[in-house]
Amino acid sequence: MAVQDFTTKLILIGDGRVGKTSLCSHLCTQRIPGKYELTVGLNIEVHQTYLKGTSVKLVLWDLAGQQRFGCVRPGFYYGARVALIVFDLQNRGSFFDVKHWIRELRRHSSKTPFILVGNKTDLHKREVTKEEATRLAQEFSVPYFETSALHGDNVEELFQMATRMALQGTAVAY
Ligand SMILES: Nc1nc2c(ncn2[C@@H]2O[C@H](COP(=O)(O)OP(=O)(O)O)[C@@H](O)[C@H]2O)c(=O)[nH]1
Ligand SMILES: [Mg+2]
Repeated sequence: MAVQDFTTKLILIGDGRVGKTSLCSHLCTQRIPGKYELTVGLNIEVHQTYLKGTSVKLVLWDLAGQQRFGCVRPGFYYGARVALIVFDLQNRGSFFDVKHWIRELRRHSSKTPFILVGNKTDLHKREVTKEEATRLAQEFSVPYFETSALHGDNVEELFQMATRMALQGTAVAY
């Protein structure tokens, strides 16, 4: 029996310096050919993973720096099967901006499910509590993960959940 190989698109959004690129880098430590950078500052990385024995290529789209760069946005959002909305646990402003990113996601890709991610758990000067972030996630009925891209805490688990959400509705058993 032929083994099916799924390819699925994941996007990372959120304010600058919250750790989007670091989360990708942590996951894709074994870099494979196919990673490239466009001059507009778009990083695309491919992570090979498995879900229930099925091989899945997770294509990670990470807008570097130009989050508000209008002309690249429609292409960036197009076809995304899941989004990570990332904020920095020690930067309250980045948590306030999460609602902006949800609106932006809904405007360009109304059906794309997302995960809320509070990054930098290794730093102890928190400006956002777990309770309020969980409340925000509940408001939108989405999962909430806390990660450290620096130490790798919860990163694998986060992308496993993202893969499951991206493949919901496909032939891969959920
Ligand atoms: N302590 C700590 N620093 C982090 C973590 N993730 C990212 N950083 C740092 O935060 C800064 C911005 O990270 P980057 O991944 O470039 O953020 P991006 O702009 O959202 O892509 C860099 O100096 C990273 O080293 C983390 O989990 N813990
Ligand atoms: Mg970046």
